[in-house]
Amino acid sequence: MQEKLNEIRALALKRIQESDTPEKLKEIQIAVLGKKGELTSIMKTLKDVSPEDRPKVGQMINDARAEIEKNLEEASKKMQEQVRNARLKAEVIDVTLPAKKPVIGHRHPNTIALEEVERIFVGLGYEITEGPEIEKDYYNFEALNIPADHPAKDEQDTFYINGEMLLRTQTSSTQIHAMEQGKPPIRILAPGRVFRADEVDATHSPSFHQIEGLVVDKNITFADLKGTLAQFAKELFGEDTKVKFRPHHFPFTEPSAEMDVSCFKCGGKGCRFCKGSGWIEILGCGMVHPKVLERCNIDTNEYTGFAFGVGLERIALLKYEIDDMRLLYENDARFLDQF
Ligand code: 2NL
Repeated sequence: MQEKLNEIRALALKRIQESDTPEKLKEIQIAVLGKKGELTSIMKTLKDVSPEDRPKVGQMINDARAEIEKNLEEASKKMQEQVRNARLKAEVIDVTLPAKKPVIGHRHPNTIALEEVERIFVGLGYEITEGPEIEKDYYNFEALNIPADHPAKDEQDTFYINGEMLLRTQTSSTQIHAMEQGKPPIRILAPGRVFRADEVDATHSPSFHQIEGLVVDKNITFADLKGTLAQFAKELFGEDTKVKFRPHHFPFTEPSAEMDVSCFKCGGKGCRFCKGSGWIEILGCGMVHPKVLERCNIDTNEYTGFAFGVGLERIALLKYEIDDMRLLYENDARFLDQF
């Protein structure tokens, strides 16, 4: 019996020693200490031992059980510790690694260009005004001295909603409202979305943005227009930028002109950017036509004014050297992320 007990104990300890998973330990526990385990079976034969030996043998069985239990527990603890150490090693965090940069949005090139133009004119004392995109024919054409038979009024060029309402083709309408409602001196900048029935290509879109400016005060002359727009050009394209005015015609200004800026890429020598001419056309302008002032009840004996209009997309394309206007409307993140 003692021999048998030693054998069971030695074998159990050896198997515990060799175990490498918690499952194997559990198996040993059941096989040796379980209800039908080896040690439990031996315990049941204790009644066959002589009464004087029984306490001693009982004690031996209990000692063996205690020792096996202790070994099982230690082995299990060791295993848990190994598993924990392995996990901690795998989960180690290097707090010195640089953080991932959060993905943040970018301002649209139109927005950057608009804010730049607004900053320049606010610096010159202009107020920013906005108006409706849906306008009466009167505010878009008639008030601006554009006659009923003018080609711009053609349905092929203008989106009409009905006989009276249309999508504005320029932001001048906003400035007519300002002249009707306020009194000179007026110094306003009118940026906004405008609409024209154009086919989409690299330089056209049926919806684009315009920035118009208007000044009405006493003694406003063409020299004020030139000085203002020359200053604008310098701030937008650089201190060395020169400007040139070419005679033009608009129904709402007289005299009218288009303004070119010296090419900011080649400085005026002529390059691919300015198509060899050294100049880049940038805006239209002129002295407000007396008929336009009169329609707004502004006394033309007392007041004169100048106005100009510039395409926002044109500025953005030039300033950021983008060669296709469609890129400004597609909102492809790969494009926008560059600004
Ligand atoms: C262009 C350039 C221009 C104006 C817009 C204007 C506004 C009022 C009175 C007189 Cl309220 N003029 N705006 C003046 C000259 C040019 O835009 O290329 N337009 C088609």
